[in-house]
Amino acid sequence: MADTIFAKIINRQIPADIVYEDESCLAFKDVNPQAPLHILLVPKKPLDKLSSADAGDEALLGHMLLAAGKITRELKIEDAFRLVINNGEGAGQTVFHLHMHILAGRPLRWPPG
Ligand code: DGP
Repeated sequence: MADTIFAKIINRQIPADIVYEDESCLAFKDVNPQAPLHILLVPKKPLDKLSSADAGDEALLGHMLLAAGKITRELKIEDAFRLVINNGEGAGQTVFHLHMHILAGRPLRWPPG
Protein backbone atom coordinates (compact mmCIF):
# COMPACT_ATOMS: atom_id res chain seq x y z
CA MET A 1 0.00 0.00 0.00
CA ALA A 2 1.41 3.40 -1.00
CA ASP A 3 1.97 5.94 1.75
CA THR A 4 -1.11 8.11 2.14
CA ILE A 5 -1.38 11.49 3.78
CA PHE A 6 -2.52 9.70 6.95
CA ALA A 7 0.59 7.48 6.96
CA LYS A 8 2.64 10.68 6.78
CA ILE A 9 0.71 12.09 9.76
CA ILE A 10 1.26 8.84 11.71
CA ASN A 11 4.99 9.00 10.90
CA ARG A 12 5.10 12.70 11.86
CA GLN A 13 6.26 13.65 8.36
CA ILE A 14 3.47 16.21 8.18
CA PRO A 15 1.79 18.00 11.10
CA ALA A 16 -1.69 17.42 12.45
CA ASP A 17 -3.64 18.50 15.50
CA ILE A 18 -3.41 15.20 17.38
CA VAL A 19 -6.00 14.59 20.10
CA TYR A 20 -5.33 10.93 20.99
CA GLU A 21 -2.69 8.28 20.46
CA ASP A 22 -2.09 4.76 21.68
CA GLU A 23 -0.07 1.78 20.50
CA SER A 24 -2.31 1.00 17.54
CA CYS A 25 -4.22 4.11 16.57
CA LEU A 26 -4.03 7.88 16.25
CA ALA A 27 -6.74 10.57 16.25
CA PHE A 28 -6.41 14.10 14.91
CA LYS A 29 -8.61 16.98 13.81
CA ASP A 30 -9.93 16.88 10.25
CA VAL A 31 -8.42 19.65 8.12
CA ASN A 32 -11.80 20.22 6.45
CA PRO A 33 -14.24 19.95 9.36
CA GLN A 34 -17.87 19.09 8.65
CA ALA A 35 -18.94 19.83 12.23
CA PRO A 36 -17.58 22.01 15.05
CA LEU A 37 -15.75 18.92 16.27
CA HIS A 38 -14.50 16.63 13.52
CA ILE A 39 -11.90 14.05 14.47
CA LEU A 40 -10.35 11.33 12.33
CA LEU A 41 -9.34 8.09 14.02
CA VAL A 42 -6.90 5.95 12.05
CA PRO A 43 -5.12 2.65 12.67
CA LYS A 44 -1.33 2.87 12.62
CA LYS A 45 -1.34 -0.29 10.54
CA PRO A 46 -1.92 0.52 6.87
CA LEU A 47 -5.29 -0.80 5.78
CA ASP A 48 -6.89 0.87 2.78
CA LYS A 49 -10.55 0.47 3.72
CA LEU A 50 -12.88 -1.39 6.03
CA SER A 51 -13.91 -3.89 3.36
CA SER A 52 -10.25 -5.00 3.10
CA ALA A 53 -10.15 -5.96 6.78
CA ASP A 54 -10.13 -9.65 7.66
CA ALA A 55 -10.32 -11.82 10.76
CA GLY A 56 -6.77 -10.80 11.66
CA ASP A 57 -8.04 -7.24 12.12
CA GLU A 58 -10.77 -8.16 14.59
CA ALA A 59 -8.89 -6.96 17.67
CA LEU A 60 -7.74 -3.77 15.93
CA LEU A 61 -11.26 -2.82 14.83
CA GLY A 62 -12.66 -3.51 18.28
CA HIS A 63 -9.82 -1.49 19.77
CA MET A 64 -10.63 1.44 17.48
CA LEU A 65 -14.29 1.45 18.50
CA LEU A 66 -13.30 1.48 22.16
CA ALA A 67 -10.78 4.26 21.42
CA ALA A 68 -13.54 6.25 19.71
CA GLY A 69 -15.68 5.93 22.81
CA LYS A 70 -12.76 7.00 25.01
CA ILE A 71 -12.05 10.04 22.81
CA THR A 72 -15.69 11.14 22.97
CA ARG A 73 -15.65 10.88 26.75
CA GLU A 74 -12.41 12.87 26.95
CA LEU A 75 -13.91 15.56 24.67
CA LYS A 76 -17.22 15.44 26.59
CA ILE A 77 -19.26 14.68 23.48
CA GLU A 78 -20.18 11.14 24.50
CA ASP A 79 -23.92 11.91 24.54
CA ALA A 80 -24.15 13.16 20.95
CA PHE A 81 -21.70 12.21 18.25
CA ARG A 82 -21.68 10.32 14.97
CA LEU A 83 -19.12 7.77 13.84
CA VAL A 84 -18.78 7.45 10.06
CA ILE A 85 -16.66 5.25 7.81
CA ASN A 86 -16.73 6.10 4.12
CA ASN A 87 -15.80 2.93 2.26
CA GLY A 88 -14.84 3.30 -1.40
CA GLU A 89 -14.93 6.19 -3.84
CA GLY A 90 -18.66 5.81 -4.42
CA ALA A 91 -19.23 6.42 -0.71
CA GLY A 92 -17.00 9.49 -0.62
CA GLN A 93 -13.73 7.92 0.54
CA THR A 94 -10.87 10.13 -0.62
CA VAL A 95 -7.98 8.92 1.56
CA PHE A 96 -7.29 5.21 1.22
CA HIS A 97 -6.12 4.55 4.73
CA LEU A 98 -9.00 3.35 6.91
CA HIS A 99 -10.41 6.12 9.10
CA MET A 100 -13.39 6.73 11.32
CA HIS A 101 -14.89 10.21 11.33
CA ILE A 102 -16.10 11.37 14.76
CA LEU A 103 -18.52 14.27 14.26
CA ALA A 104 -20.11 16.36 16.99
CA GLY A 105 -21.10 19.85 18.07
CA ARG A 106 -24.11 20.44 15.82
CA PRO A 107 -27.44 18.72 15.17
CA LEU A 108 -26.72 15.63 13.07
CA ARG A 109 -29.56 14.90 10.71
CA TRP A 110 -30.72 11.47 9.61
CA PRO A 111 -30.56 10.06 6.99
CA PRO A 112 -27.10 11.39 6.11
CA GLY A 113 -26.56 12.61 2.55
P1 DGP B 1 -12.89 10.57 3.45
O1 DGP B 1 -13.62 11.46 2.51
O2 DGP B 1 -13.84 9.70 4.27
O3 DGP B 1 -11.79 9.77 2.80
O4 DGP B 1 -12.22 11.55 4.50
C1 DGP B 1 -10.94 12.06 4.36
C2 DGP B 1 -10.84 13.22 5.29
O5 DGP B 1 -9.48 13.52 5.48
C3 DGP B 1 -11.51 14.51 4.81
O6 DGP B 1 -12.57 14.84 5.71
C4 DGP B 1 -10.43 15.55 4.86
C5 DGP B 1 -9.35 14.89 5.68
N1 DGP B 1 -7.99 15.23 5.31
C6 DGP B 1 -7.44 15.14 4.06
N2 DGP B 1 -6.15 15.51 4.08
C7 DGP B 1 -5.87 15.84 5.37
C8 DGP B 1 -4.69 16.31 6.02
O7 DGP B 1 -3.62 16.49 5.43
N3 DGP B 1 -4.78 16.55 7.35
C9 DGP B 1 -5.95 16.34 8.05
N4 DGP B 1 -5.93 16.62 9.35
N5 DGP B 1 -7.07 15.90 7.46
C10 DGP B 1 -7.03 15.66 6.15
